[in-house]
Amino acid sequence: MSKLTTLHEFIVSTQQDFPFATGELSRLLSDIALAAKIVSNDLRKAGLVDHILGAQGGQNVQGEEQQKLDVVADAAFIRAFENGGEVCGIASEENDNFLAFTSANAQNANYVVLFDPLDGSSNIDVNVSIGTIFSIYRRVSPVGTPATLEDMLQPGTQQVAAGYVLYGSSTILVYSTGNGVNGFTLDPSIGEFFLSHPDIKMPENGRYYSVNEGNLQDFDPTLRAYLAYCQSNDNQTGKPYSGRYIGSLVADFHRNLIKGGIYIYPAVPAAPKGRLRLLYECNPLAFIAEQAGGLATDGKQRILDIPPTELHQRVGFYIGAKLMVEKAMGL
Ligand code: AFP
Repeated sequence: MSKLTTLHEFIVSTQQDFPFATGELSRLLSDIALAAKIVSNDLRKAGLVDHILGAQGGQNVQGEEQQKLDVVADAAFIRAFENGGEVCGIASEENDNFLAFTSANAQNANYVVLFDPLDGSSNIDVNVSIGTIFSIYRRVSPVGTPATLEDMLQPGTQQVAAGYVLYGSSTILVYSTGNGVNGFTLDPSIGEFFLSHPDIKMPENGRYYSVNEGNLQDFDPTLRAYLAYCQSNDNQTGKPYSGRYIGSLVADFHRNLIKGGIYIYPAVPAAPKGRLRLLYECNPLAFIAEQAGGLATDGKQRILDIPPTELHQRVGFYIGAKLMVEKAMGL
């Protein structure tokens, strides 16, 4: 049997790829893995907590108030970042404002993390896969001072690392430090992530399209023409593509990354600037897509080039196999 590589071994062995190889980023990635394990464990009990243990008045058997899982996940990641000491501040989809950590240790740290603690959380009640998405930047404010809004509002091209955790039939952590993409599957019996998907490459073309077709009437003519192409026999496969829409971005993206496909959420009247958030969802997944050979745009321009103007900025999102994204944009 070939030797298994743990996430920790992998992080240590690739540390030298990174220009600022002080070990801080390695420790930060380990902090993320720790929080992911905690959240994964909590999620596995979600049905029990909601429907059995906490059946009375929103309290669990110990009489404690139940918390929504996205709040629990948010707290788990913030705790890991604050205790880890490599991060001076965070911004999360769950919170209106960014958080600058106050300890001296934190203020001397070099990184900020922007994250969506539990994307697709409306799927929890029906036992569908959900995920955490994260983005890591070096701060632009001086070391030794509190983190600032400018640290958070950096374009996606400045990401040092990004990734996601998919809590699906297994829990998988996929990340990139700008040198390819690797995936690690959690063995829950021993609480260890193992390298399961080395050097992931997104197929250049694919046959899955993921879009909320309930919004079809609101799509622009170029996108409607693309979807008609997907559903026709005239595409390069000679049969219609398969529509696959989970409504959980991480899960849809992960399938398309591995098998080849496209995810599209354009601006629509109900979400005039788009539904997905540039900083917490689009930038990190765009970084992963590009690192794997794919493409991510807002329908017109590259996601990573969009200058952020506010923390919760929304954009249209076209992400996936390069040739599919280009075709969907009408190129
Ligand atoms: P929730 O976190 O509120 O469930 O939103 C999920 C999401 O951000 C993304 O994961 C889905 O792809 C998208 O929204 C689904 O949006 P629609 O329900 O409008 O299709």
